[in-house]
Amino acid sequence: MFESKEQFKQAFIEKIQTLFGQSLEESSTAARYVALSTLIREIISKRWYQSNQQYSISKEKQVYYFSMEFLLGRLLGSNLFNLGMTEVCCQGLKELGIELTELEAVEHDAGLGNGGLGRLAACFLDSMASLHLPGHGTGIRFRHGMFEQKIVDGYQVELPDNWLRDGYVWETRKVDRAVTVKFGGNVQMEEQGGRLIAIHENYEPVLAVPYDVPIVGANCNTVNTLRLWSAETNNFDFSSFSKGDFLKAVEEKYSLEATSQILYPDDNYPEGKTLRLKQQYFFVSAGLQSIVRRYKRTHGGSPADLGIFHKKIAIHINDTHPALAVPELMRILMDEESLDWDQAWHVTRNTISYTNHTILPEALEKWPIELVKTLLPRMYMIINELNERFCAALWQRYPGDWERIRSMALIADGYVHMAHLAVVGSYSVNGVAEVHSNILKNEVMAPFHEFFPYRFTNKTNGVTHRRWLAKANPQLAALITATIGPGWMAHPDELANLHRFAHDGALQNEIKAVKQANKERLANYIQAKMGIAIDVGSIFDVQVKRIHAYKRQTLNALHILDLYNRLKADPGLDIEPRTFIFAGKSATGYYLAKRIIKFINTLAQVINNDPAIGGKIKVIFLENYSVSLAELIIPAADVSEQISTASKEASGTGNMKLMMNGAITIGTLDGANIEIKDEVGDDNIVIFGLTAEQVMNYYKYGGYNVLDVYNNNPRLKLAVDQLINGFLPVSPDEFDCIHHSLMRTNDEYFVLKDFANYAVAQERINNLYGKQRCWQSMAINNIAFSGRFASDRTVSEYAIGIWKIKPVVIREN
Ligand code: 26R
Repeated sequence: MFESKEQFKQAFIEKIQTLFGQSLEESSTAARYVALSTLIREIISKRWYQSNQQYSISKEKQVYYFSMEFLLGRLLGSNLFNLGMTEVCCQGLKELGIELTELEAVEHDAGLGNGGLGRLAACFLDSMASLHLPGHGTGIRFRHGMFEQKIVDGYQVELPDNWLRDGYVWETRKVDRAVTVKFGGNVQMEEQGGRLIAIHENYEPVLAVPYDVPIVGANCNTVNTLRLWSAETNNFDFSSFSKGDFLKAVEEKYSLEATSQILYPDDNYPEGKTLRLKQQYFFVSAGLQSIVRRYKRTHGGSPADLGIFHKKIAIHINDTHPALAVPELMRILMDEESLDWDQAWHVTRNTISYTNHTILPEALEKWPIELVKTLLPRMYMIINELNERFCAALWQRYPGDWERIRSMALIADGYVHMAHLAVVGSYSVNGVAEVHSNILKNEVMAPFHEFFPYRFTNKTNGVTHRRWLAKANPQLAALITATIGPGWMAHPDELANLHRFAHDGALQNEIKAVKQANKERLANYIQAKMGIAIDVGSIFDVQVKRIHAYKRQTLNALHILDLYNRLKADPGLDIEPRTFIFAGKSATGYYLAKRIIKFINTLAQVINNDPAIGGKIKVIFLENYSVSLAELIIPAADVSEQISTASKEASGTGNMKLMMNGAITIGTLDGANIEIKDEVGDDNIVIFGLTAEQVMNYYKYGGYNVLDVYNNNPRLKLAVDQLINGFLPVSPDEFDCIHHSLMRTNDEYFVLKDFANYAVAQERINNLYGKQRCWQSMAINNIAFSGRFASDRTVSEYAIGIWKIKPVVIREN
């Protein structure tokens, strides 16, 4: 740590010299970034070592959060923040003529995730470390993370993300901790000394090498570990090489290493690729092998020691992507540690807990039996045995109820059902918001809930207020601290003290000024990136999230089109000027979502260039939504669009980030929106649309009458017709698929059904914004009641309710 600015400056200058052989003056911004990060890393390393030591000595229970995705974003700023070093570095650098923010911008986002699920994992890591919890991450070191999105002629174009190009200062490669993961081959059961032993032969070995990233806790000495596994090969095929078949040798090497090359950019939109299953087993097997190895060093390696594994280790699986942890832990305990089936099952069932993050039927993972059998023969054997035992137990309880048993089986209809495997193989299953957990219990997983009533709970999501409020919006953070003191940083519930000031005129003005400054910062970015000038006095209405039919960007877009039509018809229409801001990526193979992007961009082109509407509304689609772009957009938002079809969005987390930054939600009663409403009260949120219950009822009775709605709402009818009647400057069939999804397939997501109510809700937003005093008080109340949505609250619920782990306070030695 640096005692003073002076000390920091000297260390920084020396670092540049020793790393690059350059003086400060000669150094580039990139070199300065590396020097600063390296300096910070060294400070972190000491605490990291202390944390590992003290975890081993204390022998306290550890939790490992297994996730296919960790959407970390940039780490320099958040590490500085958590170390409490932002001020000293920022001031020190300033005296050297350097802006800290410029150095931060050099860092490539670690985009190792798609969206909600991956970013949630990153928030949880931050909260675990900051709550002194011994909790670590296990995942994949994708060579290429989430693709970079360009918008070309209104269409999404994907470019590979090359985030490791300039090296990654935060990781440490640990070759000596590498393990082997076995694919394919065949498994024989042989009797040895009265026991059946599984012999796995002719497999393809892949070397898993861990890269560790330190996870720094805020204002404490805790540094936890995110262990990311990379597929490598040491058995370069020298036999082909010496025969001169260089290409074959290289090909083989690359096919093995392919396993960790790329993140599948499919969010709630399955591609079902073999390589994805390979990735899942790869990191689950590597992660479990390394955890068992460490466990044995700390707690002993006899079968009796392993028989109490679950008392010292909790494994959490983030959705079903790591569900192979169930059979893999069974395999390790039986095949490598000589436990018998019952012992291994007892340990496994008491080690693993599972969170479900989506109930879209198409996103529930299932893998063809044949694929599992050939790629993972030993896994298949174990799953098969689990299935037989589970079905036998079901038969005991429901004799003759074949239909029920089939619907709950781990293997059925030619597939292995990963959610069933996850529920059966774990001691805890949770949803991510009240309504979602209830739908799990009462609909999607009702038979499992009946069979395992105590297994199901709810843990409403949260986001780290350190990154999403303190760091992303430093001016707002300073204002909050000036108003209610600094306690909210450690105890976000204390934000509630702001409520008393909701009607304080002075605070309202200051809140407004901060928002204005953030809007200007975003407007400058938009001007520089897109060459479009936007009105910083207008309402910034923001919908940022993955593009998906159920999230209903189409509803937002149709309403914009309707507003435009009304402005054209009546240029005097008295509305608050508004800028509609969109950002988000589509899965690469998701045709409809890609056309929705084009639709929004087409609206932008028409509306932004029509002088007849006097600049009253504008539409912006910002390309390449990412964690760092979110940090720029969210603090500038006035309105938060959370308009998914009720029952479809498990929780949402962007809704929480936006609320925390004082945006007013316009939303449906879906996911965590319901709990946001409960916190802020009806006066501080604008709710519209069908409820989850109504939606599910319509589904049960075959939907609603689309034509009725369409024919009886002329404004809606016009906008829908404009999709295909040549009104928009695109080829006439460009938006057929959108039109079709609304009119021909019975409007699965109730866009038309909710349109009229949405338009009314938008008018309410307009009127509320017109009453600035009222609006600012709403903004203050949203910030005040966002404390419940801090991930510190969520993570402590997991720690107490599921993992049963205690804080371990790391001493500075
Ligand atoms: C199987 C594959 C196609 C796949 C399905 C679903 C890959 C990725 C996903 C992403 C899902 C699981 C996801 O991100 N869900 C989101 O989780 C957030 C965190 O809990 C929720 O806030 C959000 O509502 C939910 O959509």
